[in-house]
Amino acid sequence: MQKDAIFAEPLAQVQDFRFDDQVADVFPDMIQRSVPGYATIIQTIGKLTSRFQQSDSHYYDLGCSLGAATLAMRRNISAANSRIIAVDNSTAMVERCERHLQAFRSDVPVEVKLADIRQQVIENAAVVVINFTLQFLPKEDRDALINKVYQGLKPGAVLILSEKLINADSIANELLIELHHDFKRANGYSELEISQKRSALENVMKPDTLQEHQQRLQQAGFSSQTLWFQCFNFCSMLAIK
Ligand code: GEK
Repeated sequence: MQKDAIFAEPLAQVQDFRFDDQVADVFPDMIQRSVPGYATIIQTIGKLTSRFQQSDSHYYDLGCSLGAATLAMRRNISAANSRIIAVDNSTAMVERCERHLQAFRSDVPVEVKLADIRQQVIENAAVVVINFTLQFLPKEDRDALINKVYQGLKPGAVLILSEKLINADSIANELLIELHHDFKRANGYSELEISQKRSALENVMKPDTLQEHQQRLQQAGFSSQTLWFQCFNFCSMLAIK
């Protein structure tokens, strides 16, 4: 696994964060050292897929990056006539995702698509995963995506939505950010790396509060939802149709 050192040297100007070749090359190391609970979330996506699978259904991984959630789903599907659709709008990610998936054998077909998740048709779905990707959409596009996912799910099917959160209580918010930065320091990131990455993400990733997510899921029509994981300002929710 290639080590993430993208922000290790001082940059004259920190550009907005992009999912380009440089990021895709170090992505497994980057996400593991930056997102508390990432491995647990991926593993649980597998477990939930096993539980919610239905025959003759689609499984979506929206914002798939290198396909970690797709692989977790694929390993856990035994239902007849299943198909996984993995979507990302980064060429660098999609190319590597295809290669990565080919390295493992499976009878479950996967279609990896270079596309914007806002344009992706969702239909006949048993499981939809949006693992740390909704936060990169413009705020005004988020309701429409969740509504579309709801419409495309079969009755009893599940959406797994993981996100970084912002807390409306500024004291709590600062504390969770500090705890997250401690987590990154413990994983070997320097102060410079932490602060340059923070600047790079400032314009491109705008987190919602937990309450905003819960309200959005409810308004879309989900009859049941829960926060099943939270560590600092990172969480994963599930919502059942
Ligand atoms: C994982 N889910 O390893 N359409 C399609 N893809 C998009 C869009 C969009 N509009 N916006 C961003 N992306 C993965 C991790 S990373 C999260 C997801 C992170 C893609 C973007 O190219 C990137 O690959 C992914 O969403 C977000 O479980 O890096 O914090």
